[in-house]
Amino acid sequence: MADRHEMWKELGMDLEAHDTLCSVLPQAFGDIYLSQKNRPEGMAFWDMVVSDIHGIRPAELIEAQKQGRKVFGTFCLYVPDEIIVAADGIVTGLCGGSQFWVPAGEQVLPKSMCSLIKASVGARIGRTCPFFRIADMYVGETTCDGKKKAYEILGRDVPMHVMDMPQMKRPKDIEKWAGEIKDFKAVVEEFTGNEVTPEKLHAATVLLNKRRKALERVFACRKADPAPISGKDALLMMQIAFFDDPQRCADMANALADELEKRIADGVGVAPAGTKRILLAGTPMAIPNWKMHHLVETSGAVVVCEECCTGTRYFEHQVDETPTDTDGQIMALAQRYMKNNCACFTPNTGRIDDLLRLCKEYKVDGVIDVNLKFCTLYDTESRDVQAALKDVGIPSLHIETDYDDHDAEQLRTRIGAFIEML
Ligand code: BJ8
Repeated sequence: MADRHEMWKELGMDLEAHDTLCSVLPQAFGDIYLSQKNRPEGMAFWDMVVSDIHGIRPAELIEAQKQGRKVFGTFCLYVPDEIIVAADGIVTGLCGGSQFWVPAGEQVLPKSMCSLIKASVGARIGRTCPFFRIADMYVGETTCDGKKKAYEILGRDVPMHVMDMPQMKRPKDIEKWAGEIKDFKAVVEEFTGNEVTPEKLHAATVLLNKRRKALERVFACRKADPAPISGKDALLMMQIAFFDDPQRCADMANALADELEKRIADGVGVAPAGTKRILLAGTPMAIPNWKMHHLVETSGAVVVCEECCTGTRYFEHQVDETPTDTDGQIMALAQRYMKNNCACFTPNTGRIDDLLRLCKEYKVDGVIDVNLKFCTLYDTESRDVQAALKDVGIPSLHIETDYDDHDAEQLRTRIGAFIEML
C-alpha cells in the first residue's frame, strides 16, 4: 500500500492522531470482516477500498481538484447529488461513524448529542479525516436540531450551504423543496463555474438512477434463503457508495449482484437455509460503524435488510427521467427526494408502511430497531415502530446505543436472547 503521509500532511491533517486511527482499523476490519466464511468474491473490491480508505479515494479527489473540479461534502440523503454531478462536481459523504472522532466533537458540542454528529464535527476539528479536509464546500440540511447547530460550527471555516428542508410533505412543501433545489443549483453553478444545463442534469439523473438500480439488485438478492451475502458485507457496500465514484459504484454493485444471483441459483449462502433473518431499522450506520451487524451475525442470525439511510432509503425510488426542461427536472428531483421517510418529518407514517413492506419482501423473522443515543426523533418513533410490528405479529427489539463498545457484551446477551425466541 502506498505511503500517504505526504498527502495527509499537505491536507493539514494531525498526522500523529491520524496514525493512531489508522492503526486500529485493520485489526477491527480483520476481526469483523475478514473472519467471515464464504464471502462473495466480489467483496474483494470493497476490502481493497477499506484497506486504504483514507488513501485511494482522497488521492482521486485531489487529482480531480487539480483538473479544476470541486468536491462537495454532504451529510444527508436529502441533498440531491444530481445537481452536483451535473455541474461536474464530485460528492463525498461526510458522516462520521467512529468513536475515535467523538471526543474531539465533544469539545465543541454537548455530550448529549448523537454520536454521528459528534463524530462528524470531531473528524473536522481534530483534522483526522482527509475527506473533511478535501471538500471545497459542505452541504447541510435542516433535518434534526443537532445537525443544524453542528453546521453553524462547521461553517465557520469551510464554505457551507444549508438547504432548508420542509418538515411536512404537503404539495406546498414539495414545491418549497423544489425551490430549495433551484437555489442549490445556482450555488453549485457559481461555485463550480459550470452551468447545469437540462442535458447535463438529465445525464446526471440517469447515472444516479443507475447507481440506485445496481444497489437495489444486490438488496434483491438478500431476499433469498439462504442469504447469499452477509448483512455486514451489504452494509459495507452501502457505506462506501457514499464516497465512491457513482459509475464505479454501479459497476461494482452490478458485478456483485451477478455473482449473488448465481449463488442463489446454486443454493449457496453465507449461513444455512432457515437461519433467522433480521431487519435492522432506525438511525444510519456510517462507516466504520459495524457494531450491530457484527453482534447480530455472531449471535446466530443473518441481517437481510436495513431500513435506514445506509440501507434501502439510499436507493429506493427512481427519479423521473422524462422531463426535458430544468423546472420539470427539478420538480422530479423534489418529488423523489421527498419520498424518503426520515423521522424528521411529521407525520411520518410512510416509514411504518415501508418497514412493514420490507419485512414481507425480505421474509424477516424479527426486527431490531436501533437508535443512536440522543437521537430523539428516531427514539420517539420507535414506539410506533414496535406497535405496528406487534400488530402484524413480527417480534421486535429496541436498542439504544452509541459508537462505543462498552455495552457490546450486554447487547450481545439481549440480541442472543431475542434471536433465540424467534
Ligand atoms: S434522512 S436519518 S441522513 S437526517 S441520528 S444526525 S437525525 S440526531 S442522520 Fe439522517 Fe438525513 Fe434523516 Fe437520513 Fe440527527 Fe438522529 Fe443523529 Fe441523524
